[in-house]
Amino acid sequence: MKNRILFATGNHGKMKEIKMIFSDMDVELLSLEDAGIEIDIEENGASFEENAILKAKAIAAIRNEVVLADDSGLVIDALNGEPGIFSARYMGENTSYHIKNNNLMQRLDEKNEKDRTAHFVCAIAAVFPNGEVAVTRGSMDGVIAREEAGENGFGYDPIFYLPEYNCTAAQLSADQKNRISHRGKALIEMKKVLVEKLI
Ligand code: ITT
Repeated sequence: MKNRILFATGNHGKMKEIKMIFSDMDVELLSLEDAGIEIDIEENGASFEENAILKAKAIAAIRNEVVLADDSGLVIDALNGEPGIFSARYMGENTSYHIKNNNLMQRLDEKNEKDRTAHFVCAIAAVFPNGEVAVTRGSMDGVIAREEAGENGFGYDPIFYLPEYNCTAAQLSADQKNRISHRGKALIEMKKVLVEKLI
């Protein structure tokens, strides 16, 4: 029987990427929605890692299965790391990303290119039914653009400019983004952990 893995996320953009990256694994991967779980988890950790573990543990406490969780965000150097672990909550959960993106660009208006550096960071946590915990991390470097560009991806992708690719993360195909992204890198490492633990 296929191993079942629950992914503790309610973010559809993330889940789409995660399912693509796991498509070559012989596991059944379910989002919270797929598993019929409705839960509001308070993310009060002080780091991406802490929050990822906290989310995975909250679901593992109610389901005796392998649970993964992603905590990720946009870290802007000139804003002392903001929005960071508050990326989803920045300006309020229900504020559109068009407004959030424009607000961040406005805050960097006076900054020249070398002071617009930013990083996407992702921590993936796994909690196993025996209580074991594993965490992996990935990051991707970029620069905050001066205008939004691109329709792919989600969240802050339209303002995350990648100089080597001469486009924003929202202008990459899903495949291209997964190959270089913070989430792609953290998940590749997590896949190695799972291959060891699940076989
Ligand atoms: P879950 O906790 O349910 O997984 P969430 O959206 O609340 O969903 P996080 O707390 O990890 O997740 O916040 C991540 C936020 O960081 C996300 O909502 C985006 O605003 C931003 N973000 C993370 N990865 C991103 C990416 O690949 N592209 C664009 N924005 C991203």
